[in-house]
Amino acid sequence: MKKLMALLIVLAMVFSLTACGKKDDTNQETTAEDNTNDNIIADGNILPGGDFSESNTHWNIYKESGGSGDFEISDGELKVKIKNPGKKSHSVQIYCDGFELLQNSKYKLTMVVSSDVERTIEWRAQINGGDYHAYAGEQEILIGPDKKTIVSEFVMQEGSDPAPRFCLNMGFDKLHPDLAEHNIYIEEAILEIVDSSSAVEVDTDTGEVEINVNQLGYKPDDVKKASFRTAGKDDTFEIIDANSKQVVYTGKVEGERYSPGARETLAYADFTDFKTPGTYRIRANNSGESYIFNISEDVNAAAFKDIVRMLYLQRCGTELTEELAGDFAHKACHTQIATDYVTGEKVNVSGGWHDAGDYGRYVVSGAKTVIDLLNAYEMYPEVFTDDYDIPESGNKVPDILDEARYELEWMFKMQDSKSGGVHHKVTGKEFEGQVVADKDDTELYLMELCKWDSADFAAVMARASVVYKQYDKSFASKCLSAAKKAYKYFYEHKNETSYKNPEDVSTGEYPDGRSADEELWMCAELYKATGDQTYHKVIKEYVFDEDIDSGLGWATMDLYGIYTYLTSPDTDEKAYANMKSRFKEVIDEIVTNVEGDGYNVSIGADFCWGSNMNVANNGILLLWADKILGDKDYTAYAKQQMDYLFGNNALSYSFVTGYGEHASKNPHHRPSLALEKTMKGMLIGGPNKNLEDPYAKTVLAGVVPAKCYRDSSQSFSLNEITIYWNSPLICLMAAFV
Ligand code: 9MR
Ligand code: ZN
Repeated sequence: MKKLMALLIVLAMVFSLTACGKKDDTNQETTAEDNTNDNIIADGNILPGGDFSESNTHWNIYKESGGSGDFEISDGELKVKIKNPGKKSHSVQIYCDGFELLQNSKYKLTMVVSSDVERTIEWRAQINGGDYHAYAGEQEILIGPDKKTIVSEFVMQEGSDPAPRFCLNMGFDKLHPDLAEHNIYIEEAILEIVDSSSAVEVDTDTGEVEINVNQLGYKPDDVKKASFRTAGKDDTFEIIDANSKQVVYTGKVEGERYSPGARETLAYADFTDFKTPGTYRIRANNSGESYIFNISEDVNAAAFKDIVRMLYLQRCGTELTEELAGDFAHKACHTQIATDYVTGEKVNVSGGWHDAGDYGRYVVSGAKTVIDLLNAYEMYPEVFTDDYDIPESGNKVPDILDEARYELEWMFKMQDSKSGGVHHKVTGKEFEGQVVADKDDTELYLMELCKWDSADFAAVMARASVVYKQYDKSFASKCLSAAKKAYKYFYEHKNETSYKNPEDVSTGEYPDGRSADEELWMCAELYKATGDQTYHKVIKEYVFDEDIDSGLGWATMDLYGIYTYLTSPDTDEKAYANMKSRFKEVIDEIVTNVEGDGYNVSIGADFCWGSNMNVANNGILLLWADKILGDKDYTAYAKQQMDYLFGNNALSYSFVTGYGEHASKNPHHRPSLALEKTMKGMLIGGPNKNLEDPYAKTVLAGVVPAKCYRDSSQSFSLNEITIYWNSPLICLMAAFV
């Protein structure tokens, strides 16, 4: 990947100039007619804080591959102390985000730089994501104790980028390979627009429409409601046949309901009694047209199959054949022997699913995924047939169980045979490049044992011992004894603190401060599997404390435990009542949210990283509520969560790749990026009001919570995919296929 970057730097239009006071003639062609670009001709420096006149948070340091050091902004300069230049040119990197580069615009960079020692550095203006290729840049700029003014002009040749990164690589210098500790000083870094007369503005059309539907569509007997973004705008609506454009139904737009996340007041078109199979749009005079949707009995089937098969396509350590995986076929990946980070031992931990858009494999998130599959199977066994086109199809075991077992077999390898403890993850020290899985030769590390992972492991293994009994007795008993060993580890290590990456590891982590919920879940599963009162005691004594944050994983697992206990054959009356009342509280809150939101979404205005998981999780909880509480049609509320995910939302997006006329197309997902093809059937993370990556920060400042989303692969906090976002959707959707 880095070679590609270097190549692109050479290709990028770069002129190193010493003098460029010729602003005058370059703008001559700007006349009154083409003043559309006036608003984007900015004066002065577009790199925020780049005059370093005062300390600011726009400039930061990135370190990897052995690079170490730190920086400060003071006395009008940015000073970088490089302790170890590391192994790569970007092992120590100073960077700045928060500006845009517009296609065809001409820019001029001016920097004043010096260094304690003679060395070279490089600057780059690059895409901040994907292959991180440079739009412009310059390598091997020699600097030393004398101040050097670097002046460069370039034209942005590629599509306008609303959130690029400017950076200075100060790591390994191949011309001065023996650098000792030293400082680099930047007096100013100024990027100015020289000529924006033919600049192409950033495309801000996100495809939002006024009338929103589930873009997958509806079964003939489903409740069918379209959301009108603006109440009062239309009184009547039509359904038109998408092909013939004929009006096939007319009705009244009704109601009025606020959406706290979207800050809109909506109205509805109810067309439940229109049942004729076909392909349609909703239309109204002032609100325009909705995206296309279908009405048919098997409207969910194809999407559901791909959503399940996504897990097969995320399999690691095995060959994916072209016959079953199509474009996403690859040879066995990540089979390299891992190093135990703590003991230095070499271990084979191949297998399992790639967690997400990255190739890491984590136990906490794997356990959540597996339990969703096992629950889905137990709730809707008839849905999970043996023909999902995976390698085990036709083996007389439901494919969903074959798929879950693929992860369970890997989880065994993640358990330490001596202590019973379970490792948190196996990943590289840094995130791998944007390559296909079998081309990733990153050195793998097995990270420390962890009580949270051990408890989740115990829980899911205990459940597996029940579910797989009828198919494979010896596998089932292997699961149970592994569960018991992990359980023991948990109690022997109660004082452990949350998993945290060591300094030199920057791949993902699933931190968790509280383990009472994992403990409850583990004991509930072990009790249901064995009937042993030792486990029951924990449930009987369980007190729901104030800081409990209920949910369905990966961090909060208590509701998995509660559900398991509430569906156990032998329960204690008081404990049952305690669990049920807690469950009811959670459900009441969800229902309040659903009924209080114009899009019927269950999370209020609380759109955080992976908000779509929370929506799908709440869908599962509502399905459970139907079974356990049964006092309302909770399943109808659950279906509304599914409708939201497939397009009935403030953004008009179907958040499942490949399904819906306006679906997310650019997921942060290495195989899709490397092959330039979007894998189908992946639920992306969705709106996140906390703006947790540079793209989101630059592009979404001030946007309402429910709309903090862009379909850009650069934004990992909005548009990544994970196995444990697909898994609750599998469980939720199973109710409706
Ligand atoms: O899904 C996780 C989200 O809830 C957290 O806020 C976020 C930051 O800690 O991490 C997410 O998990 C990522 C994991 O660390 C590594 N693989 C990709 C996951 C999805 O972005
Ligand atoms: Zn792999």
